[in-house]
Amino acid sequence: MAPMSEGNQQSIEALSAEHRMFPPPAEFAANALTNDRTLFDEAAADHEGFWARQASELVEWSRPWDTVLEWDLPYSKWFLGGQLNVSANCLDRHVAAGNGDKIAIHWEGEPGDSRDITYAEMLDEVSKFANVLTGLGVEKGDRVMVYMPMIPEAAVAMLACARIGAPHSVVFGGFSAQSLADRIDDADAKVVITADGGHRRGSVFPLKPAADEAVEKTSTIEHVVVVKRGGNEVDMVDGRDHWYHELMNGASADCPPVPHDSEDLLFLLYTSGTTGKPKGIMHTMGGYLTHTTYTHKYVFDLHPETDVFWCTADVGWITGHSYIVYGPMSNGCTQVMYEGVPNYPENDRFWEIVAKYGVTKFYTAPTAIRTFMKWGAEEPAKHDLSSLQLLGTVGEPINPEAWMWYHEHIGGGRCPIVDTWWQTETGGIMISPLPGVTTTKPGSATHPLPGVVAELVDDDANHVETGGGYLTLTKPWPGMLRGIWGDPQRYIDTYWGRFDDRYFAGDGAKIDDDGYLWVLGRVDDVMNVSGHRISTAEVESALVSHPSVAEAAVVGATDATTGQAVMAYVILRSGAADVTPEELRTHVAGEIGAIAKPKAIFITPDLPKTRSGKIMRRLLRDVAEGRNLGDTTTLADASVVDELQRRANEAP
Ligand code: 6R9
Repeated sequence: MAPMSEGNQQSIEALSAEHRMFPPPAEFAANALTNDRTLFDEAAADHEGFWARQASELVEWSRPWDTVLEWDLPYSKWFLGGQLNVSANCLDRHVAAGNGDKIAIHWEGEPGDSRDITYAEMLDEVSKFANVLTGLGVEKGDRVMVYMPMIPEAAVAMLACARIGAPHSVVFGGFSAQSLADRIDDADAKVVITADGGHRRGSVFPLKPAADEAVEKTSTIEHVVVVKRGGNEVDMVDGRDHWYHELMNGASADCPPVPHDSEDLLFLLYTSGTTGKPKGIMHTMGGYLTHTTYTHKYVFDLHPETDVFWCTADVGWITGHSYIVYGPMSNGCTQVMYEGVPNYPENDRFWEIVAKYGVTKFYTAPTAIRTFMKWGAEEPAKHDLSSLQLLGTVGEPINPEAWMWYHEHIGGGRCPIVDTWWQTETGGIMISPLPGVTTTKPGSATHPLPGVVAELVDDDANHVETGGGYLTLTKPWPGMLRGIWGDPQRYIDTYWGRFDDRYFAGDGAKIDDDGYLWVLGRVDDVMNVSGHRISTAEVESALVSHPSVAEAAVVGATDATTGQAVMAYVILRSGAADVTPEELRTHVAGEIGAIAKPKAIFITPDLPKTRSGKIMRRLLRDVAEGRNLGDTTTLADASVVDELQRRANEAP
């Protein structure tokens, strides 16, 4: 990790100055669940007491806990002795409260088919599937892989696992057979739940063949359950493979929710670290459910009677776990789940869906927003988006231009925006505005939520009052990871090795004179040019502020003279005026300063992204430094890098 010097911190601070401020709209604040400092004050006065109150108010327990928190650094355990059933919190309690007929999921298939599923139907389906899993020999503690398209059965599978206490490990449907096999091996999983295929970009993508390949490469899988969705031909192995609908036909819907211990494992979710081997992040029941229910309620100012929530993530990522399955369903709200891509059949599909279901709260990623900008404001303008009340973003820093575009063209200038910083490891949102309380600044995630304590520190762990630093968390929170599956040492080294007694998961940030936090991204995305620390995000933001630029990715490439050199890849807006790399370099120099001026700018039709939409900077660095490309299997579209390499080779 590069050191962060005093001078570097000053340069980070000087780099950008965003002065626009957006207080909560008066009408929004008046109707908000919280519009004053009460939650902040309570949490500051009594951290454990605050979380205990959330746990008792928001979650239903079958046995109360004895101890709120056991903090044996670096391990935290929450609500010890308490027992609950997570799926009963997500389903049974809403049905018992008379909300069985309420829509849990408005599901929209990519080809245009749709299904509305009530809470009572969901409970029925989950109970049956829990019985199916038990019938296949799945016992409490057994790991179950879920490898599915975005169909309701993915949520059913997860909740059924939760019901019987069998930890699920969801693997994003875009991952390869090899990735699935690696995760099966690491988790020693017993069952795979998959589908024949799903719909994406107008055609069927097969999943079952990849599942077959993964199962053949590994030795622990006893059964494969297959949901029929794509309609594509699949091979079924006798005795091992079962059609979901056939098993469900004979299943009983009577499956009383057994209580589990608060600290029982709810799921593993694999995420990539700095080494090649993915880490199985462990989350447990009571703390995770408390954290996701609380954050979903307050960050999205949830009014479950009237809200229609839509999180556009895939359930294969933590955002889908926390803000499609667990948070929204624990809060008993109605939500939209969509199977496909935003540009099928046309570029306005998302806005058509918002209008169709009257979506009130919409949560997506900055990369999606920049794509929408590229497609043009006329796409959302084709639809009535007046139902929207609040917008959210997650996954990477949002540049102020994208924030403003989102605010104006999606939010109609009236919706607060919550820029939410968190990680697979944190389980739920950590830093975000509270929409009825916080005055926002475009591009800033603002402040830690009540109950979250963050601190910026320098290389020597000294407190940073203003300027750049490392983003650390100093107090345990209920949703924090409980470790890395099978590798306790890696947990300690990765998160607790850099600073004593602080959680550090790799992000740099700065704090401005008003105390606002600006997450700059992973510290390995922070460049060091001639001893000056420059965030890739800030150069990207400067590039995107040029009227002709739609999207930009910036990396630091090794340079003999300056240590690192700024290299930029730029996608131009369609229909925008032509612009030369030299003009863009001058523009960046004007926005930030000559020190941030890219050494080279490549104009490109596309950028290499993971299937979750994160730009793969590692590959861009490889291209910039003329190296052979390593593993490209997690790319959404591998042809993009070939084209980039071709252009780089042609460059003078
Ligand atoms: C939820 C999720 C975590 C990393 C994280 C950071 C980046 C997420 C962000 C953000 C700036 C935000 N990140 N939200 N950076 N502003 N609002 O994305 O989890 O896939 O584990 O990624 O994403 O770098 O460390 P995960």
